[in-house]
Amino acid sequence: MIKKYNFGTVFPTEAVVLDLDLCSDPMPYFSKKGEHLDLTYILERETIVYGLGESNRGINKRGYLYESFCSDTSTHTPDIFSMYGAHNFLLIHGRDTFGVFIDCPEKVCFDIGYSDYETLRITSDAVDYTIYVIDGTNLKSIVKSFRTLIGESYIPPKWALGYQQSRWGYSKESDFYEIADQYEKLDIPIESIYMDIDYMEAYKDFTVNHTNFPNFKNMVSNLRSRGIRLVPIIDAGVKIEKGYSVYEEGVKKGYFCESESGKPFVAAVWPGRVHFPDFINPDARAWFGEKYRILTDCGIDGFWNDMNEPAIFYSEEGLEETFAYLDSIRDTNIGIKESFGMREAIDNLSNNPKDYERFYHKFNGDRIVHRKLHNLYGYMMTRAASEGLSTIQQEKRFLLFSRASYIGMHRYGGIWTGDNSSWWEHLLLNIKMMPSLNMCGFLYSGADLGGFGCDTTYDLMIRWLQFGLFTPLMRNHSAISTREQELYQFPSTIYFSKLLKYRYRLLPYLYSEFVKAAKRQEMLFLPIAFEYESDSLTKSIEDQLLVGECLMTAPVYTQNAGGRYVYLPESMLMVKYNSQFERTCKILEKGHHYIELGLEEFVFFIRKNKFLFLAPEANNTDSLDCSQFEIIGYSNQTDFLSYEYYDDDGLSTKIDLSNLIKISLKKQTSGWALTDSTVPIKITKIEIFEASF
Ligand code: MIG
Repeated sequence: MIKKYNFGTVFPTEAVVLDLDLCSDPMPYFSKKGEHLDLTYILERETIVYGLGESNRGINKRGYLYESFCSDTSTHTPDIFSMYGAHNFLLIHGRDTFGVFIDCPEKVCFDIGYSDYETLRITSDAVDYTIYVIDGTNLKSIVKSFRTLIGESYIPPKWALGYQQSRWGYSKESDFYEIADQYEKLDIPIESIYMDIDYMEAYKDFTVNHTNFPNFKNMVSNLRSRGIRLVPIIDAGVKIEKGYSVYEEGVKKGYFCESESGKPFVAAVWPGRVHFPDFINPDARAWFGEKYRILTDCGIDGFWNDMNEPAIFYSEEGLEETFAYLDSIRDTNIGIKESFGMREAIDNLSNNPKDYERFYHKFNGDRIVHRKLHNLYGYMMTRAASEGLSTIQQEKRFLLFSRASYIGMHRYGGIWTGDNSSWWEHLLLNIKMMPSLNMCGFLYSGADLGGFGCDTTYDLMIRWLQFGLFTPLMRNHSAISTREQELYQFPSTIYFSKLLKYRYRLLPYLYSEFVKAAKRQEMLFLPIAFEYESDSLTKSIEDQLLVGECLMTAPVYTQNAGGRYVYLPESMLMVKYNSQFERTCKILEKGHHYIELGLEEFVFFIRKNKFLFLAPEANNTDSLDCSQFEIIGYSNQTDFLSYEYYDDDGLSTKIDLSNLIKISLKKQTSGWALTDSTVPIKITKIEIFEASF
């Protein structure tokens, strides 16, 4: 049951796909005051508040302050309020259990028991917004209603679930061949290599530097024939440069955001001075989306959109103010005040909210100041790309994800979680963020494995990959000038080879669960409490997650830990791999357990009366056999187990759950076997562990 309330003159964000009637009853749960968004809900001691998608801190958001304001925040310390996405969905679980979605493209603040531990307060300067209040019988059903409201999640090609290598700084052909060679030489799987800003000509979108890539198309196809795809970055800002066609067309057609004076607004990002395409304008979107063809014509079928909050290094106005300030103190005795003032003035040059007041979008003949639509910018850029790519290659899926996002964008692409650091804390943040993202529709997502900023370490890389084994986007990415972290950079690589081959063993399960979750409006990563709501001990577990229908992961996320505690809400089959990738399975009872896990050891669990199917090892999806499995399972007082398996060619845009393959196993006197021999898969081995407690 969803109730919809409109306030002011609502901008069509297209976050939701259901056309609901407005509700005339008073809004339940919240007290509302004034014209500006200002909602209050009284929390009980024990009330849990889930949601907010890509944001800081825990799965339970209680006790802190969060802001939805797409921001280029490069250091994710615990005290930051906003990140790159604006995902205004909360799921409140206490004396009442309900969801609320604030569809408002302006900055929104969520004070979730920060100012007053007992009060949830949602505020904004906005007067134009829609509120949806969602009721349901339990946490999962409320999420499902919300997800139905906002529409089906983007589904990437199957290859997007392979292992991907990235780093800021790869700048010439030989860098890419070197990576491919090293991975091949060491027999470490690899699916794709990312092209960060350095591939472009002077950071100009849709250009390739011809000196460094004299034969780009050839390189793309050479690597492709080795099973590797290239995934270039596209930035939001378009360089101002005479003769550069994207710039010239954009100016001529009036497709850039305008300043007060009506001239294209000037900001600076990587290329120096740029204009921002007006992605709010559908014509500008169609125009920009079509530009991706320049790269798809070279054989590219995956992209990542960056800097689309939009990030701003400086604006002309900001620059002038800063220089004026510096001039004003030039001849003084620069004391403490000026000294700090200088630093602040320089700091305020970038990503200054004042700049978001300085440019305008055009929509249906109206001119709207950017601030009012700020959180839609990255969404609409990615929508432009997605719609462009769907026209360019109608039959084939593409890989696409973005840094900035808003709910609604999940239909067009995935997101990665931006510039984390090589900190153990960020591995834990990655774990906690996944279910929150899933609630908001972002299924294709993941963090920069190994950490983006700062220098990674061998043990962090290993532990992060052990968790990354389960995230749909499994990409190792790092910043220029940090310690190199391609897996061959470490003195010992055998373990990485085994670990990544295991990703491919899991891939058919992950892909099947991913597509089913997208089509059925469900989550792939679930907090334990969502499945075992009646077990109050599960409420505070934030470092174990259910992955699809059959698995539970319990990663190690602290340095020098020789293992970890795990809570099992019911008996499960522990599956543990040692450094040689030998497997031990053991049924553990409901309750608390300590599991010893040396650095190169990891564990996951198979739920009661479920099984996992593992494909043969592979080094990329081209060579992955998704029709031959080894089965490991856990039966508790049943002699029948069943799973609905989804598979397809991984590329075609027609995705239809009516062709699920039912894998059913029955216990016979000779042991467990497939019940139906016509099932189009081959089972090489079945190992079912049985217990009756
Ligand atoms: O200002 O393109 O989050 O992944 O490597 C930094 C360079 C711009 C930020 C992205 C990061 C990427 C980097 N970009």
